[in-house]
Amino acid sequence: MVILGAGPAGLVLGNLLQAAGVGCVVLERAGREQLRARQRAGFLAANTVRILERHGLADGLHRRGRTHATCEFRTEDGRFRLHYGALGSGEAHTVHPQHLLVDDLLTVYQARGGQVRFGTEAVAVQGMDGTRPTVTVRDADGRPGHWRGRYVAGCDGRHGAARRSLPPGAVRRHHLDHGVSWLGLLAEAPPSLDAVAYAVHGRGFAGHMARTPELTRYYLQCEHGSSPGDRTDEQIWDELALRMRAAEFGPLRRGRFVDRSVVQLESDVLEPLCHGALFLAGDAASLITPSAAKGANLAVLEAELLGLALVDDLRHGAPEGLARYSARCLDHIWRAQEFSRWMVRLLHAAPAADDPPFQERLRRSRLASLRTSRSCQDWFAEQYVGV
Ligand code: RFL
Repeated sequence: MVILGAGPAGLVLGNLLQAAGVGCVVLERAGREQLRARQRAGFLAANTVRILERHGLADGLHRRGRTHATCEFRTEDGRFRLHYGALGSGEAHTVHPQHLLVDDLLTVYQARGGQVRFGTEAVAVQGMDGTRPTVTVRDADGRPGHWRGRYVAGCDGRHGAARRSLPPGAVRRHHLDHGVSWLGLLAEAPPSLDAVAYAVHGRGFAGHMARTPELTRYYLQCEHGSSPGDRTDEQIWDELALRMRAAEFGPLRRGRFVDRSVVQLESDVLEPLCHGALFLAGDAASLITPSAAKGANLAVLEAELLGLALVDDLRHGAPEGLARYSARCLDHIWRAQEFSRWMVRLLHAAPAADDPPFQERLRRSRLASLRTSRSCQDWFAEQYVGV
């Protein structure tokens, strides 16, 4: 079995296969140190924690992760908090930064005897219509090579080789540009409040999410086509403070920004998530906006479904799970996409073509329902932590 990519999807899958005695190799373009330094997601759903626990992969998050169950909305009408851990399904998030999760998963995978080839870029997947698909690779010095397996798992993200190698017309691609960009920031500063904060402001959205006692993620809606370096640290802090209404609700704890990236909010789903002997999982299968923190959670869920189905097929000669893999994942993916779209609409002004003043009234009403209606809060809480 050949797995492309050592992110959450590839490593959860590798761990499941390795534990079941299915030999596999993970091919990863980056080096181990690069993976350790790549800061991305942080909010893990209760279902993700259960999956990791089921497969002996949760020690690190139990040691270092922290439970998180409150979010706060700040708007022109004031602020309100939702203790979502006590609403809806009664579940909370565990905050465990993705680079630590990846490190945990790699450590266990290698302890189980799993092979990883760092600095190995998959260039193309060939022969996926047959029973011995081949992955062409190139190492860090540009030397070519090949890996073959019964199946190939494309867990190499949206721009990876797996997606690129699909024959034209093999799958349908659904794509939606939400028309919004965020400057994603990681500040070397403790969280400014004990809740996720979503600030809805006439100048654009701003968000605050705890990561560790020393690091906090912020988001600032920015112009389409902006570059991460367009503003100084001070300009960014001033803008965050303005949109988060720090003068009214308390100052932000400032620090150096150690990571900045511009994220264009897009949704992208392939259907089906497989072609012949190639199966896709994680961002390679579907991309979702970070507005509802679902990407890494979907990646882990899909990896579990794929891993169990592959073990059934390869160890027990039962291919039914593989046949159902795509449809089962797509149920979860579309529900997550629907909620992430709802969040995008809740947090941002409507595009000019959509009658902004009318949409603005709708948005304020939606926030008012969330502030005042218990059933709306229950629905929100269930969607927010669920995958
Ligand atoms: P990854 O993590 O991108 O891993 C793919 C791996 O494949 C490697 N690779 C290749 N290797 C070999 N050959 C090639 N040709 C290759 N091309 C790529 C890459 O080096 C990489 O190591 O994908 P995976 O496993 O599918 O996991 C998906 C998640 O990483 C992603 O959905 C989340 O980070 C999204 N996301 C969040 N998700 C959450 O569930 N909760 C959050 O709080 C959250 N916050 C976020 C996020 C994504 C963000 N960005 C980067 C847009 C915050 C941000 C800022």
